[in-house]
Amino acid sequence: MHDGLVKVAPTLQQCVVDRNEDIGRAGRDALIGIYRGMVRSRCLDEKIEELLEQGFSITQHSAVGQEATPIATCAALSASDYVMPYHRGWAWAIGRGMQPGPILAELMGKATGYCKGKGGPHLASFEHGVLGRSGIQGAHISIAAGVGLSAKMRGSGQVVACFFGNGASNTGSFHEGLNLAAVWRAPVVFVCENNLYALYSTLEETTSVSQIAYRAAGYGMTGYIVDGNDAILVHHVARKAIEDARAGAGPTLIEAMTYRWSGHTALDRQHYGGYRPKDEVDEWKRRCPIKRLGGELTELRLATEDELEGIWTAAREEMAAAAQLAIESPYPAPQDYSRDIYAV
Ligand SMILES: Cc1ncc(C[n+]2csc(CCOP(=O)(O)OP(=O)(O)O)c2C)c(N)n1
Repeated sequence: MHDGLVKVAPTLQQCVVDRNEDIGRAGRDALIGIYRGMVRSRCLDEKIEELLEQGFSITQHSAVGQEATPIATCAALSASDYVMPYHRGWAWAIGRGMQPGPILAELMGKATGYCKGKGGPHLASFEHGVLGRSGIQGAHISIAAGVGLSAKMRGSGQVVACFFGNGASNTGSFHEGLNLAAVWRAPVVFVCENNLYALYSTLEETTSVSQIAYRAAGYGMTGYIVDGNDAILVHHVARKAIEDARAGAGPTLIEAMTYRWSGHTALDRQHYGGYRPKDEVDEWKRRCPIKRLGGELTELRLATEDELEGIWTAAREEMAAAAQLAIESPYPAPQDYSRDIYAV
């Protein structure tokens, strides 16, 4: 784990971040917003876990433990930017301003969901710049290059943030996507959330390099390795990469080191043991990104314990109301089954 950022291309170097300056630049409101976003994402994942225990059928890959990277990255984007998300959790959706009620409704296949119940976990929301979550690992990475090219050709000034896991960096689409984005100098920020596993396989078993960001060098773009549980640091590097992309400097690959606290999906109950040593899981739980930012906010007197507790209470109430809405919502009407469905 690194204290600062490691820049891996064009040259390998440790970048030291002035934390105080960075906190000042981000500002109190932005940091509280990031804290709130992480708490809401955590509470949404926990509510889904509760609903699964009650017997509701939801496809879920929990992001508990990984909230800092998607939330702090989205906080650095503009409203008109694009997000190409992946399957792990809903922090990117919360980060884009999507609401838990319609997210949960969509996951339950209800008509009040973002895709009227027909997208399920593969949801999209164009109004939030979310272009759809693919079930094919890595497939969206090369699409992100195309979205970036489109923004560049239109001169719209938009940037694309593309999230994926370390496993997805072994797909052909990753390599094609990074190459093309670099050739086109497309405004894309590739964000790899490296949680050390792909399903039940370790990084070492499946990946030719010890750090995914090393691959940036092969495509002539800047790469960063960052502690993905440090929201302030992620926000710093995301802001830099987004500013560079918007200014025409082309794409960046950010590798955020993080960890999922639970199994791969809700079906994988191996929260401990099995393919993951208990000590390792416990160690990463100690590095909770929410506790970490909360600690800094109170230490710097940017927030009180009571204020932070209030954020948790409000988030739990919000998720309870969201679940209620989703449960009580109707399924799509039978006569609408083919509406909004496109075949090419
Ligand atoms: C092309 C493809 N291969 C395999 C799968 C099955 N699969 C779903 S998630 C997953 C693991 C992905 O790991 P990673 O990219 O590291 O993300 P993480 O789940 O760790 O967040 C796999 C192999 C798939 N959906 N698509």
